[in-house]
Formats: sequence, structure tokens, C-alpha cells
Amino acid sequence: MKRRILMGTAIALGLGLTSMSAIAEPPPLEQKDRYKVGFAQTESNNPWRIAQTKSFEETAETCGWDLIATDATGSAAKQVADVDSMIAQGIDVLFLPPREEKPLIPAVMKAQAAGIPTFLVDRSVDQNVAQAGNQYVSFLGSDFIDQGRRVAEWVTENFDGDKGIIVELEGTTGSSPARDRKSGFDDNIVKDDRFEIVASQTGDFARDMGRQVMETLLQAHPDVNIVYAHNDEMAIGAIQALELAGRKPGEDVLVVSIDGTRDALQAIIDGKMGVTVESSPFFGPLACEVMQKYAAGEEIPAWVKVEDRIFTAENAADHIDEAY
Ligand code: GYE
Repeated sequence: MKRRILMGTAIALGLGLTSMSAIAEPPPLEQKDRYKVGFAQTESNNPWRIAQTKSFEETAETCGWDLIATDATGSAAKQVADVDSMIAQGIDVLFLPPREEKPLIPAVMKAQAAGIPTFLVDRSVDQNVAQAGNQYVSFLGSDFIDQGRRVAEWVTENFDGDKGIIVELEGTTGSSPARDRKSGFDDNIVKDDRFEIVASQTGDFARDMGRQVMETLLQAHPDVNIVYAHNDEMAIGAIQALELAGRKPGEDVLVVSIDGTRDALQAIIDGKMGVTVESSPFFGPLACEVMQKYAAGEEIPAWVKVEDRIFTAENAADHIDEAY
């Protein structure tokens, strides 16, 4: 324990990591029937987050968890404080979706110092400071770069105009999915010179902000004919803004995004949206499985990758009943 605390201090002082990463390791987890489990949610203002929390709550019953779930209401500082309070309450294990990559580093470090193994779920932290197998056990989640690449590929194959004028609505600034969904899309769409990204702005992964940002961007770029949103909530907000401005999403503007929410699948069925690449919020069962393996002493990969499907007009109706 003492060694871990000392290492946390060394990292905070900004010392080189290479020599330390060899000795840093996530705390072990005892095998027992019941666990006190912490799940520190980022916010609950959208269906994805609500479905994710529900998945942890439902898993608690089957996996023998006494679950402490918190809601940081969109504040990284509150999320760090929520983890502090869980540590004080003596959790055995922490599941953390770090809202932003850098501000949540202290939460990971403090859990480690307190001897609590951390699993990052659905978002990651700054890899220059903390890595799987060292400060936390593993990252459970999707390949966001690939999600962005798949959206770009779908647009390249399905856009039938001469010139694609793209507005991009980015997720939460400083979050790993926003960074990677941007690079995955941007790096690939430019391979086809029909396309140009004329504006890229954050909508914080939220419907309301997506709508507001789209309203503003529409005034500056009335010729936009493609909207790429980093999640479905912002895509739905953009559709509202487009319709308010008298545009016809699905006809004169192609709207594409990521997640697979019920509203997005409905928008695809209604012809207002082209594609959404899946990013599943149902992490509970996977969290249970990985945690039990870790307690049994099994080797856990640094990245437990979630495979994502793709929803288009061809299959949206088949999946809407299972959507959230
Ligand atoms: O796509 C979004 C949510 O981190 C993968 O966060 C997650 C993203 C998801 O708010 O809708």
C-alpha cells in the first residue's frame, strides 16, 4: 500500500513513467460472494447514460453486487468527488466511465492508492499518465476510431451528390470518444476529394446543445448537406434544427452518427437519418464477467473490445425493439 501511495506522489510530481510502469500494478481483487461495487456515472441527461446505469443496476442483482451508483451531472469535478466518497465507503472495485481524459486521472490514482482495482468503462483516461495493467486493470469499450472510420466509409459509399459540405458535431471536449470519433472520421473522409468539413464544433454529446450549435452553424454554412454527429442525441438535435430552418433531413441533408438509440433508429426508419454505427451502453454483464475473471487471477487484456454493429434503413426496424 505504501509503495502505491509513494508512486502516486511521484506521478503527481511529473516524474518519468517508463521506470515506474514496470512496478505499478492494479490492486488484486479477493474472491468472495458479494462485492461492494462503485459505478460513477458521468451524467444522466440522455438515453445512452440512463441505459448504461440501468445495465449496472440489473447486473447488481445477478452478479452479487451491493452497488453504489452516483451521477456526476456532467461535471468532471463532481465525478472525482463521487469516486472519493465511494473510496470512503469502502468499495471493493470501481467501474469508471471517465467523463474527460485528464480531469479523471486523480480518481484513478486515488482508487489505486486505496487498494481498489479500477475498470474503465466506455471512455478512457490520458494514456501518458495512466495505463491498463498499471494504474487501472483494463478498458472495456468500443473502438472509437473505427466507429468514425465506418461512418466515413458509409458516407463515401452512399452520398450521391457531387460535393459533400460537412458540418461535424463533436462530443464532450477532452473525452476519448470525441477525440477518436473525430480522427477516425476526418482522416478517412478526406481520402475522397468530394468531401469538405467546413465546421466542427462541440455539442457536448447532448441533444439540446447539438440543436443550438446546428442552428448557429446553419447560418454560417447554409450550403451544408452532410451532418456528422459524434452521437445520436446530437444528431436528433441537428435534425430538429434543420427542420426548423426549413431543410429536409434525409432529402437535402444527410445525417449520420454513432450509438444506436431508439430515436435514431426511428429517424432512420422515417428516412431522416442515414446510418448510426453502434456503441452499446449495456456494460453490466461484461463488467460482471471481467471482474470475476480478475478475482480468479486470470489475465485481463488491456482492452476488452466491444464489437459494434451498424444500423441503416436495411435493418433498423429489426433492432428498434431492443433499442433504448
Ligand atoms: O456514445 C454517448 C455518451 O462514452 C461511448 O458517451 C460513450 C458516449 C456515447 O454520452 O452517447
